Amino acid sequence: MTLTYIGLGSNLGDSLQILSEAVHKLATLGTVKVSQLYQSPPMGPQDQPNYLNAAVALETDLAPLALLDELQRFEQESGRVRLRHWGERTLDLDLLIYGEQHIQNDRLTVPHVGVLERDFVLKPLLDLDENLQIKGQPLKDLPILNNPNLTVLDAGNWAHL
Ligand code: A4P
Ligand code: MG
Repeated sequence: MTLTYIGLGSNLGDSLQILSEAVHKLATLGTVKVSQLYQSPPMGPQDQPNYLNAAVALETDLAPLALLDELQRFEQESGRVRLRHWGERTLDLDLLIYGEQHIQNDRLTVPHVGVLERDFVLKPLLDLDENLQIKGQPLKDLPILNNPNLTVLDAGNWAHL
């Protein structure tokens, strides 16, 4: 079993419904724990809707590439539309952390690029484990968290697990 962390984002369609369904699909891969649900202004092109973001801790037996296959299948099943780089999409599932592993190949970079710079990734991760570290860096000490630009939409059981 490996403890992994998955980042969830959506800013097209019924984002709450889409993220909630994604959590239920992730729960078929192992044991899950779900962060609070956040709304955040878009990083990248500004002429796109706000995002809903969350993270899931998933304990799974799947190897990294097998897990990525599943994440991409779930994205496709949500009718994934992705219009442009850093642009709007129905569902984005990123493999943020896979145990202690550092992975770099054609399909996968883990830890995911940008984790340390994105408050909409860091805050949900810290909900799941406030002592989480990447490469020895405690995430809760990162300066970007002093002025987070996102709001909690739902602190409860928004995914209805
Ligand atoms: N890939 C490599 N590493 C990974 C990984 N750790 N997890 C590869 C998942 N995929 C990984 O993915 C393109 C390729 O990345 C995949 O084929 C996989 O083999 P993609 O989802 O189509 O694109 P991307 O890499 O996610 O780039 P994209 O979509 O341009 O950017 P990001 O970094 O995902 O950002 N603003 C807010 N507020 N909230 C957001 O969630 N998200 C984005 C997308 C932009 N702005 C946002 C948000
Ligand atoms: Mg992605």
